[in-house]
Amino acid sequence: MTERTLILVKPDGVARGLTGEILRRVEAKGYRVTALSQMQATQEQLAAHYAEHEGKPFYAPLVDFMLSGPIVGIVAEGDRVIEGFRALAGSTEPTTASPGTIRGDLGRDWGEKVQKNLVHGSDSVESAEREIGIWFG
Ligand code: DAT
Ligand code: MG
Repeated sequence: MTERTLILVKPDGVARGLTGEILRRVEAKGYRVTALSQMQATQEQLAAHYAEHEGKPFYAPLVDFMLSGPIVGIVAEGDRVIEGFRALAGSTEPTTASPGTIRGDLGRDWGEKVQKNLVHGSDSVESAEREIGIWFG
C-alpha cells in the first residue's frame, strides 16, 4: 500500500486563509490528496491525537488552541510522504523554521504558550494510521 500521512491545517492556518496555499504546496510536491475535510475538533479527538504530549507545559494551551476554530484534515498519499510532508512543513518553531518551508515562510512567533505553527504532519507510519483513524475514522 502507498504510504499515507495525516495533515491538519491548524486553526491559525484556516483563520489566516492559508489552506489553499498549504494544499498547493502538497500537490505541487506531487502528493495525492485522498481526503479533505473542514471540521471542528473535539476534546476527545485532541486527547487521542496529542496523547504523547499530555503533562507537558504546552499541552493545555495546545488543546485550547486546536479547539479555537475550524481545522482542515487532509490525507495525502505518496512514497515517503510522511517524511516529505514534514520536510515541507519545517521545524516546530516557526521563527527558526527554514525559509522555503510552510512554517518558515508563513509562520511566526506570537508570544504565546503554544507555538501556532499552521500545520500538523504525522511522524511515522504507525502515527499516520492511528491519526487517520481519529480524524477520518
Ligand atoms: P511537531 O508539530 O513539529 O511534530 P510536536 O509534536 O513536538 O511538534 O508538538 C506538537 C505541537 O505542540 C507543535 O506543533 C507545537 C506545540 N509545541 C511543541 N513544543 C512546544 C513548546 N516547547 N512550546 C510551545 N508549543 C510547543
Ligand atoms: Mg508531532
